[in-house]
Amino acid sequence: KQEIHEKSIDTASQAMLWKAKEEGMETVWDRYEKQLPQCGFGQLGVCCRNCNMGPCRIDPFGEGADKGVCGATADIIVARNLLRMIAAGAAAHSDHARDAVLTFKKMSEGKAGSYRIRDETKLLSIALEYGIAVEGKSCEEVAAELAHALLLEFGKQDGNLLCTKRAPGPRLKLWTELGIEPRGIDREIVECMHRTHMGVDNNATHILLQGLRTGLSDGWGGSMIATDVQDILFGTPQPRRSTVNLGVLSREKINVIVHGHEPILSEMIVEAAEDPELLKLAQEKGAIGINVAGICCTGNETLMRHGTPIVGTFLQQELAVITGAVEAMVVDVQCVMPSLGELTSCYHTKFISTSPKADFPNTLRMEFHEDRAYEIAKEIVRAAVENFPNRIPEKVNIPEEKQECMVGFSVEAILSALGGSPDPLIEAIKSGAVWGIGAVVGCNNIKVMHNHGHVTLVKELIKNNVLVVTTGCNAIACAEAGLLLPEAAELAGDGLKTVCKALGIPPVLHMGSCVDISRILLISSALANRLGVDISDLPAAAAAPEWMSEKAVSIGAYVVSSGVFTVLGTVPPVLGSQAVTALLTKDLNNVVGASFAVEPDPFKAADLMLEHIDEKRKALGLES
Ligand code: NFS
Ligand code: SF4
Repeated sequence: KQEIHEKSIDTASQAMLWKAKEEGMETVWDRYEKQLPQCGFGQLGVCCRNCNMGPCRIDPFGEGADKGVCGATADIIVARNLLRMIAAGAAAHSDHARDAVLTFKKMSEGKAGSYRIRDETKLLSIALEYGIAVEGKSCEEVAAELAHALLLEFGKQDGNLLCTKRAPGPRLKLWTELGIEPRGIDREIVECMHRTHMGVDNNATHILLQGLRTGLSDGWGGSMIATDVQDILFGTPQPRRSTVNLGVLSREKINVIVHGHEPILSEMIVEAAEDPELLKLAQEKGAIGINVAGICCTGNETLMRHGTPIVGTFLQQELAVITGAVEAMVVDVQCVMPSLGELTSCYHTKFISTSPKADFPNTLRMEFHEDRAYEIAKEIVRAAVENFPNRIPEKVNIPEEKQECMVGFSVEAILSALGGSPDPLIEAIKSGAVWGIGAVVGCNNIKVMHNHGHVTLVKELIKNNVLVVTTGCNAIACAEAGLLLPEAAELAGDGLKTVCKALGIPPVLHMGSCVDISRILLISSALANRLGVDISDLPAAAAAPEWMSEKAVSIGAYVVSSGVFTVLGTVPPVLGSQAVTALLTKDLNNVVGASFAVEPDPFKAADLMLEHIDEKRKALGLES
């Protein structure tokens, strides 16, 4: 049994785990203990339920069954299961993107009045990329045409995605030669479901190539479209300061948490919380204001664009409720634990679910629709305000911990910090001051001590002069550890320290939510293009030290397919097939010029990334 100090490196989280224990509240850590030992077949990926002749499982020790009823081997079963994970992850990102585009479309037709265009420059430049003539047209007209073009990317029946064309030439050529240049976004996902149906695709390599293609339709497709459209609608992030961790919850204000993924909702909540009518009501209820704070990626979205504080990472969602200070936990889609239903009912917290797609136990349903966005957001915030008098002071315990951070590093912001071109960064890489780039992203996973993997790995990288770019829960973990501050340059090696100080930037750059890994793809492309090489030639490596979601599997698929070596901190369910494991960790190198490694120890993970960066430096003829 784990002690509380072994569950999280974060003292605020530890304090709330103590409170949970005193109050007899169950958390994700307790439920994990009850699951142990977890099923060995599942861990290895060798069970199949894809038809009703099963469930089938392969004996990993080679003594029992070596085939499913239909004859599927471990290789086939493992590959099929992995493909379904990629499909689900790509679907989550891309369906989020679709909703963003549909909101954008309605906005252009005047049917989503609460939204407007905040970044005209980006609107026009993206419209041009999609071949839309912009002269003499109003922004709304251009937006309508762009929305139409973007929607076609989802339902495309002929030809390939247009958004993939942003990749460097050699990459795109490679994808075409391999036959993995993605076609319609929806099509790739549907094809995964088709191929993994009983009796369709039964060749592990062939199955995995579809996995790469589907991943690409997410990273260079769905996710990238989500980022673009959200920037147009809500503004492209610029550097700003904010605060993170449980201590951002307020004793005197009404606390509204936005948790989930789609800024379509959280942007409106942030606006509604400034409504004079609601602020007046808040005072009548005895509060001094309304405090909106985020969890997970919807938190990252409002953090990046408005500096709205963040309460925590994925594993802190229950701990936030346990403070007893949350009037409303407002959720949309993805990474929301259904346990919040039971937990919130033990406190005064209202658990408000808003997505037509996602309901949870014990929620107050307040469905969010774009045509009445602001009104509904106001109703949601009002419900929180009216709940304030129900707060039970004896049950409130807000941890002190509250950490400052600097965020908002979109590609545009990075380039402008560099003075308009990637050249200064390239020079720093060439000179060795910046040894390489590390992209560290992804979730928390209960199998890893909360934030330990993230923070340890990132610290090792910056110590070795690797400039880190981050998104998702890794970004929040780094923020909590104080790594997203220019002052954190003190923890960096001498070269990186000098560069950060000269530019006034932190050694770890927060680039956004998980769909914003598309920003990392674009900055990598910019560097590769400028050097006249492919992404796989860059002194760069990626890691997901605590990943857990299917979205992370799709991300892994597109990051590696884009040419970036990626270290996973938790073991994917593939070890039941030697062929699939070898493919992912070795053979992919000969296919896409990058592969995966699995390394739970963050120090060793850093070493693997550094070795890789060394090799790439050598191949480019840089100082090594
Ligand atoms: Ni990404 Fe962001 Fe966090 Fe993992 Fe979930 S919030 S979309 S999936 S848990 S990083
Ligand atoms: Fe078993 Fe084959 Fe059916 Fe899977 S598809 S459950 S391996 S019979």
